[in-house]
Amino acid sequence: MTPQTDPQALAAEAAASLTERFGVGSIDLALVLGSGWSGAAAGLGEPIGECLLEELPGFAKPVVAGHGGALKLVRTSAGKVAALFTGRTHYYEGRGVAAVVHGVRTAAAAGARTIVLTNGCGGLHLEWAPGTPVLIRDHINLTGATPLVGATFIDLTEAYSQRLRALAHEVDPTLAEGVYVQFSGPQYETPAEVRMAGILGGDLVGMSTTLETIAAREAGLEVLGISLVTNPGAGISPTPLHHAEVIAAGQAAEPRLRELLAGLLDRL
Ligand code: 8IG
Repeated sequence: MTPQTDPQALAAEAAASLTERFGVGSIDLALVLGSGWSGAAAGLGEPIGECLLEELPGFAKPVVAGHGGALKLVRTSAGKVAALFTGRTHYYEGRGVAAVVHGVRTAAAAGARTIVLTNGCGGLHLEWAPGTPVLIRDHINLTGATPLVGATFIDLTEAYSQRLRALAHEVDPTLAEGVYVQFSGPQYETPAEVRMAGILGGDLVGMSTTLETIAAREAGLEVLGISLVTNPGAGISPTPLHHAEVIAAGQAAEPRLRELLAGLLDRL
């Protein structure tokens, strides 16, 4: 297979381009910043360099100009090189599963051993008010898709590292944990689908992360998943949701998220 058709070769190419561009031998860890997380990550670490993701092999150009993802390399207080991905490719964009996990594979090919996957999602428990971060303990992948091809029997018993969740609890002992259920989207769930997610054992509903986690485990990365509950899932709240409230709650959560990410970077 050529790099154009072999996702692993394309990731290796992107990793080589990344390390050469920023003059680092390798990276140590990666963070994918989902909805509501980018502001919290601003100012983390000592900047090494920054580029648009589309400048690296295999990352798609944004559909809307100026709305693409960026890649920022920083040195953490612990002396590690961290790659911060702001923005991700979602499954519902229809670019294929390989495109969804290209950032994860690129991080692994560049030497990362750890990845922090964050997202914004709906919550199934009213006590998780908009703006509450929740550690992902496990997931249910309802997309029907997988980034794996062929007889690739990856063990997902501890897809979300117990060790990394313990580190997160050192930073914030009040963090709850939950099971993240990925729907394909892009439409939000019906109330019946949200009830179904709860019956299946889910606590959070979203449109990302599980496919990335599967690819990360295939690549041998240790995964920490953190969801930001930005809204109650459809049918969970007895009162209708106002978009402005959701936005305000997300902004109010920023200091807590920043402290959490900074504390994690000290420890990873
Ligand atoms: I932000 O309620 C955000 N993303 N599937 N459901 C799903 N994805 C989401 C939701 C939600 N909120």
